[in-house]
Amino acid sequence: MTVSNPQATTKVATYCYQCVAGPDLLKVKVEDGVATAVEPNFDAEHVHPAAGRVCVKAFGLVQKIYNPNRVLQPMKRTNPKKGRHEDPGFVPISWDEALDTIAAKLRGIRETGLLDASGYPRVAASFGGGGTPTAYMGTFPAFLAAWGPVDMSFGSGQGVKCYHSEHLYGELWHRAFIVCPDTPRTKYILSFGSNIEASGGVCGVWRHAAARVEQGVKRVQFEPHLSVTGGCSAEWVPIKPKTDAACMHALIHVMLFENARSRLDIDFLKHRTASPYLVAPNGFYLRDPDTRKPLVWDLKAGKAVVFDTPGIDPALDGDFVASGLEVLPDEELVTHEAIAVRSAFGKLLDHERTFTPEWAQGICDVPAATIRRVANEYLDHAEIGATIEIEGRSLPFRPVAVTLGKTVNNGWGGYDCCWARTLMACLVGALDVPGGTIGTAVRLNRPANDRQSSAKPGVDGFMDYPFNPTDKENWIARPQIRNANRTLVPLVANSAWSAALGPTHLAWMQQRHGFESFPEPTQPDVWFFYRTNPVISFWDTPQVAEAVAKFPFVVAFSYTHDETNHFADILLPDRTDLEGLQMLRIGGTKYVEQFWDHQGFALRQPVVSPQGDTRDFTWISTELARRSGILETYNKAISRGAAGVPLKGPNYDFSLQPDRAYGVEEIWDASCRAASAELTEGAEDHGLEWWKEHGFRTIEYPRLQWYLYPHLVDQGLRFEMPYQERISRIGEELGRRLHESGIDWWDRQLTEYRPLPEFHDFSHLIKHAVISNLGGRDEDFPFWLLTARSMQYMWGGNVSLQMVHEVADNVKGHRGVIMNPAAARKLGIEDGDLVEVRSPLRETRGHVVLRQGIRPDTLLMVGQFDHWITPYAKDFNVPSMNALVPMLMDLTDATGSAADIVPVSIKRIGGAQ
Ligand SMILES: Nc1nc2c(c(=O)[nH]1)N[C@H]1C(S)=C(S)[C@@H](COP(=O)(O)OP(=O)(O)OC[C@H]3O[C@@H](n4cnc5c(=O)[nH]c(N)nc54)[C@H](O)[C@@H]3O)O[C@H]1N2
Ligand SMILES: Nc1nc2c(c(=O)[nH]1)N[C@H]1C(S)=C(S)[C@@H](COP(=O)(O)OP(=O)(O)OC[C@H]3O[C@@H](n4cnc5c(=O)[nH]c(N)nc54)[C@H](O)[C@@H]3O)O[C@H]1N2
Ligand code: SF4
Ligand SMILES: [Mo]
Repeated sequence: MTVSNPQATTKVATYCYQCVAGPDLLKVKVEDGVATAVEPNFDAEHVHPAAGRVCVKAFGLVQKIYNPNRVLQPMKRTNPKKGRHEDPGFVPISWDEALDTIAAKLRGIRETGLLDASGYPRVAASFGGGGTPTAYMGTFPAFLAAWGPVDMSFGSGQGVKCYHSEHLYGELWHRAFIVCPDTPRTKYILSFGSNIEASGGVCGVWRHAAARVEQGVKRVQFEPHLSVTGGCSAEWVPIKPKTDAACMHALIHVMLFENARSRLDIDFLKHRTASPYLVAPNGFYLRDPDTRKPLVWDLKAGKAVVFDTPGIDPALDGDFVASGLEVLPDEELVTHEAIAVRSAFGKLLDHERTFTPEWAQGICDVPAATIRRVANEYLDHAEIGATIEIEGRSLPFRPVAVTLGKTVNNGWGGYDCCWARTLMACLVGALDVPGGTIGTAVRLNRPANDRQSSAKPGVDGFMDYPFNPTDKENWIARPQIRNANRTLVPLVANSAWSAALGPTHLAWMQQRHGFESFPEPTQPDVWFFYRTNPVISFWDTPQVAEAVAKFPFVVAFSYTHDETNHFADILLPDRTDLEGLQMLRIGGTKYVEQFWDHQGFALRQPVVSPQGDTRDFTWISTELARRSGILETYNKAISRGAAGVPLKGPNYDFSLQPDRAYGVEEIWDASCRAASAELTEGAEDHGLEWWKEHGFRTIEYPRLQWYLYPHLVDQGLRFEMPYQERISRIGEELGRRLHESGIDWWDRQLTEYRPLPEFHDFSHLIKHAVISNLGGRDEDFPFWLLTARSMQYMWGGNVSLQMVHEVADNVKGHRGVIMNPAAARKLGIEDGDLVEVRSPLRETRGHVVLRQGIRPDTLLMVGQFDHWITPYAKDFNVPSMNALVPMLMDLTDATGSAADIVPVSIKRIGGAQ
């Protein structure tokens, strides 16, 4: 693939999706066939949420092409021994040799069977960075779809360490894989560790800056260290790590008990949530015996009626006497005659009564007065009763929002915080309405492209949710993949994303020892990975390395040598961001501040001739399909849309013939035509040449689609808040199934299935879990070690670029361990000193960066470094927390995740560099 006119200066339009905050559109200046600069794409000024701009990371893409340390031809390992200190002895081979070697393995697997003796897929694959690799891997998803069962179990850093509880509970409660403020309208944001000014990409920075200028938004940032987000917030509240749940309970307490009820959105609570549903003595809803619909107390008639009876005035709280049916776990039925019942809202009041600001202050170290003031400010800004017209429809306007960062919403406490956040929105009617806390996209529910239509009516007036079964007949007792996602986590559903959102550390842990009553742990016969570096990005990274070293056959799509492909058998060099060809859906609403008034497609195209003997990912995928004998199913998968664009629609058909191996340009030309036809309802069929010239094309995306609320109203549905009747029933059933199978090692996780989250001091719980498993005394590990994003880096994915490093180093904190000066003084540590940071698992070393903007009991290591192979980065000498954090069952929450936090000690071992 060469560029048509290498002599002239041109600007080539393409996209960047290096981090999850994209995709964003840009142009690359090309002079005499050489890429020289990245520029915004101002053609998109009027459609893109950041007016066609890109963030700092995109400017590294030119260096990415010309990185002298790239792997530029296929390679094979010659040293059969794998280990950190073994030289792999990689030698160049031809593409034919590389692909034939892989295809021979794959054909062998097809002959012996796709599953092994334990029932696990023989082929495994891991992709990194929150799903962004698909924006670069061309038709490889079609190859995987054509293959059949592939184990995506092995954690790649994303998933269990990432935003997690929010994905599962967010989709359950409001189809929100990710949650965002309605930034262009909101006036007050409570952010618990959401580092939006670093993690929100160009759209996040742009929209929040506009919100400060245009509506004077006030953001209060709760976090143990002063991030760049705290730095540009109205207020920074240095909360103790992992105690956010206590603070949020107290905020709720103030709203419920220290304010007039009229300060809440009573109408919303009564009619758009399950607050009035009556709860029977065993903790499940009281139901009408015939229809099994939950009952509410109608104040007009003075009796219990089914919740959807027209014209009623349901009581929010109070004690009543009623009769009905209670459905216990496993369909056990109890009939009640004239029993005392309380509404779900009444149960909520009982539950929150003791969570006073004074109580919380002792746990989370936020002054009671601050909690009170913030809760009242939230209510003051909520504008209960206000409405706004969106595209001709009148909707509630509630300009207050609550967001959570990744360490708050994964691991223990994640359930509590996601619940509290969603409840705080419900109390003032601000859930998924203009100005409020809104969802962005769906990944677990279907259809994946349309959040609104994924919200279908289910039981009890709520949306349907694709829980994995927990009943006796259908529970998936034998795990289908090595992280056992569908067996252990009912909420993780069964979509293309569900494997990567399972408890992915269990797959790594099983490589050391199996789990009781589970199938024998096995290794995948073939493991593919792309754009992930788990030997750096996961927890207990030496344990990950040990497991990878034992995998029999590892195929690494490789940009440079890195710590994970150090253990590979074959390296396949793909064409990078500005060298490959691909079509991507853009617009609509997605992570995290990508809220568009448009939707459509963008083309990624080679801006210059590719370097070395690298190949386009689509070419590699087609060759693998052809050589392993699955070309027909592969072509059919592409036609179905597995590579991003369905080639057939109601009035067009650009499907591939199943039996032909197509060229890269032919495949994307068909995709371009299908995309053009999709956007014009079949009227136009512009092909690749048109898209190369224009780069993107969009149509309007209705603003009403940003909000789920009107869609629920139209269907007569409610948000499943505050009382988690379904969750607790499912948890009880899951526990029974596990115990019937002799599994008691998931018992701690089962304790999380409660109708209202049971409070624990999670900070204490996490410390105790680490120390009781690994030994040591509490007082030996007096600090919390945390991590945070950097706008300049996308995880560890661009650490090998000199320019990115240079820019990042201008932002304080990138060069070492961030520590509070007062805490340092007590230990005789000075700025720049070499220190050893030790957890009960292991130790690392680095130089201290003193900063006032961190709690005295907290240390922080930005990003994920600690590289020992990745060229250039291996000379940074900057530590990472990852080797210090254990993978432990006791740290795993019910959704299967844990948090990037570990108790540590710190001591000086040398002077400044
Ligand atoms: N300490 C610490 N650890 C963390 C986090 C943290 O905040 N701190 N965050 C966690 C989270 S939330 C996530 S999502 C994960 C992400 O972690 P991962 O998903 O593992 O992603 P990266 O570490 O960015 O790994 C990207 C790899 O892809 C390679 N690469 C980059 N570009 C290309 C390309 O064009 N072609 C090919 N073939 N390879 C390429 C890079 O060289 C690098 O080896 O990290 C987790 N780990
Ligand atoms: N530039 C850039 N953007 C990215 C990424 C990237 O690598 N680079 N990665 C993307 C991905 S995959 C993810 S998951 C997101 C993550 O996005 P965020 O969660 O917004 O970002 P982080 O900086 O990882 O969050 C860490 C912040 O949480 C705070 N924190 C840690 N523990 C606690 C706690 O117990 N309580 C409170 N209140 N705060 C705490 C830390 O002080 C830190 O400021 O970013 C996405 N965006
Ligand atoms: S935020 Fe930056 S790195 Fe992320 S997709 Fe957009 S331009 Fe690329
Ligand atoms: Mo992530």
